[in-house]
Amino acid sequence: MAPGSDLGIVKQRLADAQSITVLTGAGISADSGVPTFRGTDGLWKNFRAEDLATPEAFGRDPRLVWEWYNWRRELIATKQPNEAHKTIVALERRSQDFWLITQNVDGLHREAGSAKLSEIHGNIWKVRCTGCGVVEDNRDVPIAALPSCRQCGSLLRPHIVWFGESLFFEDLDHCSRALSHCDTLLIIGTSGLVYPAAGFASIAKEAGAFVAEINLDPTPQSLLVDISLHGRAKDIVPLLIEAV
Ligand code: BV8
Ligand code: ZN
Repeated sequence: MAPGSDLGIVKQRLADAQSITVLTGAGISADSGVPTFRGTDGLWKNFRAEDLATPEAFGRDPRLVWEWYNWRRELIATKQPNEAHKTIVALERRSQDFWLITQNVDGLHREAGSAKLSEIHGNIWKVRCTGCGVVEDNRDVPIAALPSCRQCGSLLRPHIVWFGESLFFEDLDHCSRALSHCDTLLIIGTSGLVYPAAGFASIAKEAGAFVAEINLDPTPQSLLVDISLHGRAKDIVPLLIEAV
């Protein structure tokens, strides 16, 4: 690739970086066959994520919300990390100061081998008790229609951050530290509509970082970032760390 091209500039920035933060959204998993939220495949039985991923929806009809999560768990269980997930693992292992922030709950970054990450919206393979609060891994496919806690018998919920719920403090703390001291932020496959993640690009920019985004389309952050690379994550991300 031509060194002066946008791709060449981002690649060189990553090679020279002292501290890298990566922010991913559903677009990075689209290349593994996981439906995105706001794309054409983003609906389930004509419900939008915003209709079901809320404490109110769960309070009103836990069976329906669990049916939706069970459908996603069954689907995600058949998917594997793609070249973009794997490249991020290589980048983590090559960098002395690296942090990954993902909005995705599909667990594919962990499965690819990412260790330095915050799953800021939770993880679809974890459940939390609505009674005693215990959080456990649960890989049952299918999961019971209304799963109950082994400790106290109360109803379990997905250990996921729903709309209107605050992110976990330790994640927010880690994100603000990573975003305010990194010199390079790479944003991959997010529509940049959901807060607080949608505000992360400006935090890094204000702290002086070089910010690049990879997306099929422009996003609300496109005017803010230094470079936008348009295309599929699985095609572009691996090109960014070819042996420099
Ligand atoms: C909070 C778990 C406060 C669910 C999710 C009005 C203004 C501003 C904010 C708000 C507002 N009204 C309400 C809010 C707050 C709300 C919010 O931001 N709403 C939005 C809709 C306006 N936010 C919240 O409620 C958050 N909490 O603010 O708390 C608070 C404080 C104290 C006390 C109480 C409360 C919590 C938000 C978390 C919600 N949970 N997920 C689940 O997954 O089951 S969000 C959900 O959307 C997913 O996590 C998903 O990751 C996330 C973001 O979506 P994207 O990842 O960007 O996916 P999307 O489909 O949108 O886009 C895909 C992109 O990829 C596209 O750009 C596409 O072009 C691109 N793409 C596709 N294919 C590819 C690709 N790119 C590259 N390659 C490809 N192959
Ligand atoms: Zn319990």
